[in-house]
Amino acid sequence: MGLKRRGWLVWITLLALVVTVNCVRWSELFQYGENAGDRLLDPGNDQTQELPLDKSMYFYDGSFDSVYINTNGFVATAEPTAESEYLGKMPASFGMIAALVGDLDTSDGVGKVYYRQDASPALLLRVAEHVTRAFPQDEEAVPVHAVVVTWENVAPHEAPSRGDGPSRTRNTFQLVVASMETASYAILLYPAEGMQFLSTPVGGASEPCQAGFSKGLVKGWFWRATQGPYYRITTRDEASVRELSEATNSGMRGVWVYEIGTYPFFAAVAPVR
Ligand SMILES: [Ca+2]
Repeated sequence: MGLKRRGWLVWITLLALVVTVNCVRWSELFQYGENAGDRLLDPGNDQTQELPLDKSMYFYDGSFDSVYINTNGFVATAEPTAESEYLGKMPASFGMIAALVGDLDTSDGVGKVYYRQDASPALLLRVAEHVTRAFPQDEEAVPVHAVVVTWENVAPHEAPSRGDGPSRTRNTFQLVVASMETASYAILLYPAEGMQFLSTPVGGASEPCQAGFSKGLVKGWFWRATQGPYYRITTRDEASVRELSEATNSGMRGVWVYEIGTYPFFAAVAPVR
């Protein structure tokens, strides 16, 4: 092996090491599970649970007193429609914070969706660290409330005949919606070792999962409903889904932070860097 080639190998190894070290790890997710006081979404293919909030959440220019947790990788600001209405046809008609939307399924009892609201000082401190790392120019972040949703080992929905064996791929990711007095932030965490699939089958085709924010239908001219603003973190390309755990907009690989709403006015969801 030539000296030059060996040099490249050293660089590639070093680079891989740096990438691995800087990526968020499963153990660095916000604490979750029954010990963290989480509730569990019912197992299923398209389950929803309303969570009334102790403190309003801001999304675009709206203020919300409850959110809806769904199996398919999102939190909604209104009761979601059936999954057939939005899978493969995004954006959805309702307000959606899409951590990683696809046709997910927890019917097998292995995959679980945990959720809670939390205002403990320890959690709010970690929230502030993430927001400050993402927005170092802004004044100090003072979060007062957070919703923590964790999709753990969720699998793509499959026809029953295809089996539920241990070979099923599974994803683990987390969404924290943190609210200050007049603004809300979404912190999305994708540990590389928890991400095993990039697409789910939708209508007979393989559709890449999606992350992003959608205001849903809004009143347009003459009170006609039109699609409101929609910000996509991923594109229609699987590579962009892979990047969720390998890249970042917040200074920590696998962690993405966005300001998603402010009160009383809001401009737009925008990339931080
Ligand atoms: Ca589903």
